Amino acid sequence: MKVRIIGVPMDLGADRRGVDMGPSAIRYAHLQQRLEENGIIVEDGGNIEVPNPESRKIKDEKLKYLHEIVESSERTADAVSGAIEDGFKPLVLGGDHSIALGSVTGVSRVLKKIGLIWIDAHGDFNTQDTTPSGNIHGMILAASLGLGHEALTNVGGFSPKVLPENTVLIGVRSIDRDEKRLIRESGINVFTMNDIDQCGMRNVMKKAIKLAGGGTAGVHLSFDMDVLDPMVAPGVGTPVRGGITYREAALAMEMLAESGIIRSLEFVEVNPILDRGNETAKVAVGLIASALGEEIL
Ligand code: 6HN
Ligand code: MN
Ligand code: MN
Ligand code: MN
Repeated sequence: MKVRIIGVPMDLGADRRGVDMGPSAIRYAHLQQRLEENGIIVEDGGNIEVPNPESRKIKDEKLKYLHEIVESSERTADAVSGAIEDGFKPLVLGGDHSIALGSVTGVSRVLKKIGLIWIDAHGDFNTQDTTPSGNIHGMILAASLGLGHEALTNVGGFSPKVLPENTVLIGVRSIDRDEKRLIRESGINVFTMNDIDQCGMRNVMKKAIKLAGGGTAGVHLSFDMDVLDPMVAPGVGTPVRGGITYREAALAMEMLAESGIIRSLEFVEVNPILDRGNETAKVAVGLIASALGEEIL
């Protein structure tokens, strides 16, 4: 297997500094070495260019940094498409979750019909009409399905990037009031924390793999580190109590690796400023290794 690392030091979608250092923190936690030990050929493609919020004056818009995020997304999409065309599996490191717009666009453009597995404490299903914060990282799953601001949905020049029946949202426990209605109406597949508690991660993932992988050319995994319990992953910008354990996350990754459906993946929302001893980045590296086929024995 050949993997190309693509860093996206983006914090504009969360309007919070620190998460832009996520790619460095994950690299510093020996990502490349760990993957190479597993026999993977790793190429580090460097970082996508992202503007700093300090270099920017107007800040009164409803969707914060819309223009900058759209432009960075196009660059990320090109890098992700390019990696797949060059025979690599793109591994995108965030950065806040707004970077998923670029990755999803990049995979979808090449594979045409994709599945999407979105693992997150949040729904990321707001639009300009429902957002309580104006932060674009809370809107990207909706945008991938063609819902929300046209500047977001039109990234890459096509929409939607994925169909609701091939979209699976897993681990949610914090959804805004109007966002809830949008999710229900959308027709996407959702497994909440309650579903994980009731049925177990194994059963949830079995269903998720069928839904996202069935009849698609491949699946993009978008993993928001805040799905983990804050005790496991303290270095995230929007922590929510009651998250999944390390083993639940690792099992999900191991099952995805075994299924063979993953064509591209990303890990987002690592914020080293809020972290303890780079622990969250180390957790991310362990999960990435599992998702890319590392076996316990
Ligand atoms: N994330 N629902 C909240 C909002 O501002 O829209 C939080 C979003 C968090 C997004 O963690 O990727
Ligand atoms: Mn920055
Ligand atoms: Mn998210
Ligand atoms: Mn989240």
